[in-house]
Amino acid sequence: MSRALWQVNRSPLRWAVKTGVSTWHYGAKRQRKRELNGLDVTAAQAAAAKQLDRDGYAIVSELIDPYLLHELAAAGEAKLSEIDAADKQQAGYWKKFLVHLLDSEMVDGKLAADNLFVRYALQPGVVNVVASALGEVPWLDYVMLSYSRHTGEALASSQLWHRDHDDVRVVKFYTYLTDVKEDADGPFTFLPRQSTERFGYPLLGSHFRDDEVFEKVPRQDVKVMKAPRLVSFIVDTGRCLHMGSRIAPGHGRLMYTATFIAFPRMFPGGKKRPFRATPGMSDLDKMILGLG
Ligand SMILES: O=C(O)CCC(=O)C(=O)O
Ligand SMILES: [Fe+2]
Repeated sequence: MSRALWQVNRSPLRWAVKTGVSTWHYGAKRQRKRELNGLDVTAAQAAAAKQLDRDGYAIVSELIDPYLLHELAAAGEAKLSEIDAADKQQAGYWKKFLVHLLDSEMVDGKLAADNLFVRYALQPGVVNVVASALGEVPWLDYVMLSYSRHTGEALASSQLWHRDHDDVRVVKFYTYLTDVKEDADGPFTFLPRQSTERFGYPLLGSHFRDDEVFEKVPRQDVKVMKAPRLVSFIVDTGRCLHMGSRIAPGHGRLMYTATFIAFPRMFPGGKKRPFRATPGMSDLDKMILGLG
């Protein structure tokens, strides 16, 4: 059953399914488009949104609130000491090359709306860009702080080339919290939208080896996000083939991820909201966190 749904999500049929769900949520969807006009989008944010829409990515370090970034950097530093504990908790049911570090921040599986890792995703420098690119106020699906490391295992899942199929439109905001200056640090690696289109949608498979990709797409099109810590970028991961976390021995990568999708979720009810409302939240933030 879940396999069948997943297949629908990856086929051209997904547009039909999405349209059906959208009709159901017609009013809410229209409101999200309308609310876009209420956003105070700066020229720099609009330019980043345009690039995100056209090429599938934008470097947004300059748009990030320096105070929030500073807080995030400190929080990330502290989380590095929780890797071993988190690893023990997650052992057995999660892919081993990624350790998730926000579980300890959650109560009943939910992060408070005023939690730093949530506020960081809600800053205008991010929301305004994603909203302008999607043409509507986005839905924050989840936030994640992950530590990637070497395992010695064969490349698997997100270490192979793929597009994200969380929903029809998926846009992810990333901030590196450790230096990712060498290939050994497992940089996020992707193909811009136009290059990805040359690859098309093979009938079989969702995750591809390098040789399968470079049969169809020139190798020189690849963008490797080698950058120092605190660099931020937004990628349309639904439209751009990408992979990463190919970490060499003795290296590790700490990265923050916020996943935005276009409302409504394609399979509503499939996943419970990972956020909890806090007093004094703005209506906009409620809409983004789906806590209306
Ligand atoms: O670990 C990476 O760099 C790839 C991450 C990825 O596939 C994703 O965020 O969707
Ligand atoms: Fe991905």
